Amino acid sequence: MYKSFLFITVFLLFFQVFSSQPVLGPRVEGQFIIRIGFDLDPFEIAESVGCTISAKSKSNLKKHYYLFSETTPGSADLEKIKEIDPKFVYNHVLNIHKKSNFNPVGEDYEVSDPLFEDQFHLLNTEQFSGRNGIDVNVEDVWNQGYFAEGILISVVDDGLLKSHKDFSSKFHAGYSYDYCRDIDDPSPPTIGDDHGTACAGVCCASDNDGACGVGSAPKSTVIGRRVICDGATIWDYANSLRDDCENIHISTNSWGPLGCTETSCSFESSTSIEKEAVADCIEIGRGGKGTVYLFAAGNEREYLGDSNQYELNSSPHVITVAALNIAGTYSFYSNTGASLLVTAPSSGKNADGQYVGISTTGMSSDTKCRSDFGGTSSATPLVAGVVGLIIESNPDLSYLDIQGILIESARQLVKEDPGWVKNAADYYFSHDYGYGLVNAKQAVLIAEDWESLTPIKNYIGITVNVGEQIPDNDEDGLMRQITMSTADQDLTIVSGVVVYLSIDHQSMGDLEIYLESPSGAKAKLASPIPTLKTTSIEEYPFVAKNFYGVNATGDWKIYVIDTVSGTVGTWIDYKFEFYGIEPRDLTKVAYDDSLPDPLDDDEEDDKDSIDYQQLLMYFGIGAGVLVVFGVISCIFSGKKKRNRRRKQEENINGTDFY
Ligand SMILES: *[C@@H]1O[C@H](CO)[C@@H](O)[C@H](O)[C@H]1NC(C)=O
Ligand SMILES: [Ca+2]
Ligand SMILES: [Ca+2]
Repeated sequence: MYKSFLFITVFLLFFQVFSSQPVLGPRVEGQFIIRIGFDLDPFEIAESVGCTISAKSKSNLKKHYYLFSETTPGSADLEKIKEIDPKFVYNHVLNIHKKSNFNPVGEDYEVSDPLFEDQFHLLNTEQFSGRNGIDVNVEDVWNQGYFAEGILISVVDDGLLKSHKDFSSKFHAGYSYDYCRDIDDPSPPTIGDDHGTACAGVCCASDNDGACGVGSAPKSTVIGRRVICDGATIWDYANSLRDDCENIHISTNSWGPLGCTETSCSFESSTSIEKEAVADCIEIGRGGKGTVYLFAAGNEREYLGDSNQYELNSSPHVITVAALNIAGTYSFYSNTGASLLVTAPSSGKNADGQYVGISTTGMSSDTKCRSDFGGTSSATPLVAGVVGLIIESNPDLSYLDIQGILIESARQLVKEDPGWVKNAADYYFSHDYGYGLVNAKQAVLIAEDWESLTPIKNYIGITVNVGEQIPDNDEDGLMRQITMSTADQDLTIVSGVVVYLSIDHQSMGDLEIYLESPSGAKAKLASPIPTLKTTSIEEYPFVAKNFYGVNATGDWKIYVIDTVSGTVGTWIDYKFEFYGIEPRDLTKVAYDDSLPDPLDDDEEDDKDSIDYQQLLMYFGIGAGVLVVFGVISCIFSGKKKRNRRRKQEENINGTDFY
C-alpha cells in the first residue's frame, strides 16, 4: 500500500498513553499527531492545512500515523482536514506523561514475524481484500506495553508442539500434561493432532522469533493440555479444565461435542463432573478471582447449530465465542445462540467471495506455519489472548469483570441488521454476534479503571411442574412465568439468566423456545430443527446472556411453541436461575454512536478514528527516534474499493476446524 518512501532520519519517539480520564501534560507547541485514512495523501493534506509532515511512525503497526508540524507558528488549521476526511483524528503532542500503571515500551512495538502481515485478525489493513478495521484492535494495546507477560493461558486441545519456535521460550512445563497418555509432555503424537498447536498459535505464538506469526498475547506463557483423543474419559476432560486452576489465568477450549451434522442434531449434555470443574475454578481459580474460561460456539450454523446445544457453553460462567469473516459479517459456520458473548475474526469469505483462512503456527517442523486455520476454534484463543492483555492491564479483575468489560467494549457491527436488539439496560445483543466484535483497545481502556462488579447471591428458583401437552402447531404455545420482585430477593441487576427445562417430545425439533424479559426483549433458546434427534431433555440448561445489566424486577416468561403439526409432546417442568450483580452505574460505552461501524460505507476510515477523541488518547514525544520523510515521494496506491457490498455467506468447501 505504501511505496517509494525516501527516508531522512530524524529522531523521535512516540509514547502513547490512553486513559479514561483526561490526562493533561505540557504540550509541544505546533505539533500534532494525525491519523488519517489509508487512501488519503497525507502530504497533500498537510500542505492544505498549513503544516508539513515531519515524521511518520516507523512501526509496521502504525503506518498511518504522521507528525504534523506547523509551517509557521500558528499556521495550522486542523479543522480544515475535516472537509477532506471527516473522520480524521488528531492529538496534541505532549511531553511524556504516563499513568502509574503505564509501562512504556520505549518505542512503538514492532512485529517482524514473517506471517504477521497476513494476520488480519490482529490488524486488518485490507490484506486479502479484507475490510479495514475488522480485527480485534490490539495494535495500540501492544504499543501501550501490554503483551500479557506472565499471564498463563491453558490450551485444552489435542496437543501442543512445545518445541516449535513460537512456544519454546514460553512453554510452561509444570502445568502442561497429556491426559490421553498420562505423561507430562503434551506434544502431539501424530501430525494429524495439529489443532491445539494452531489454536495456541492464535493466542500465544511468541513475537519477533522469525517464525510464523504472533499471538494476540505475544508474551504470555502457554500451557498445553492434551485431552482430545480416543479413550479420554470424562475425568480427563474435567481434570484438563480444573488442574492447577488456582494459578491459571485463562483456559481456552476450542472443542465440544458435535451438536449438529448434516443429517442429525442433538442437545449435548455434559457431565456434572465437567461442569463442577468449571464452577469450582471460577471460585478458586486465579487466586480467587476466577479462571477465565472460553469456549468455541461451534461450527454447525449451516445445519442450524445453536451454541445452547452444548451444555458447557450454556453456562453463565464461560465466555462463548462466535466467528466473523474478514469482511465483517458472521462466518457461514458460526453457531447462533443466546449463549454467545462476543465474536472475533476467523476464517470465512471476503467481500469478493474468496475463502480466507487464519495464519498461525503449524506442525510438521519446529518452524512450520499454516494459513488455513479457522472456525470458532480460531476465534476463541484469539479472544483468550485479548483477555490476557486485559488481565495484565488490571490483575484484580474477576472473571465476571472480564465478561462485563468484553460486553461493554465490544463493537456492534452491521447495525442495520435487525438481529440487534436492545435490552432494558441499553445494551445491544445479537444471536449471531453476542455483544459484538471484541475490541481489545477499548477493553483495556475500560479495564484500567474498572470498578469491580460485585456478584450477589444468585436467585435459584425451585423446579416448577408444568405437565401439559404443548399444543401442536400452535403459535401461542405454552407460557409460564416468574415474577421477580425486589421484596423477595436480593438480586436486582442481572448478569445472566439460566432456564432449566424438561421436555419430552418425539419431534423435539418442532419446538421454538424463548425467554422474554420484563421489557419484552427476547432470548431465543431453541429454534425449530427438522433433524433434531433428541426426544427428551431433563433439566437441560439454556443460558441467556443478552440481559446483562437488566433490572430483574418484573415478569419473565418462557414460551414453548410447537411449530409443526403431526407430533405432540409434553413440557414437564422448568426452573429459573438468575445470576446477579450489585447495582452500580455500568460503563455503557459499547454503543456510543461515536464508535463508528466499520461496515458503514460512509465511514470507511473509521478504524482510523475509532474512539480516539473520545478516549482522550495522548501522545508524547520524548527524546527519540523515528524516521522522517522529508521527500514527498510518498505514493499511496491500493485505494479502497468503495461501496463494497455485504455479501451473504454461502457454504463453501473450505476446511473448518472446531
Ligand atoms: C429495579 O426496578 C424496581 C421496580 O421498578 C425498582 O424499584 C428498583 O429500584 C430497581 N432497581 C435498580 C437497582 O434499579
Ligand atoms: Ca512467531
Ligand atoms: Ca408438532
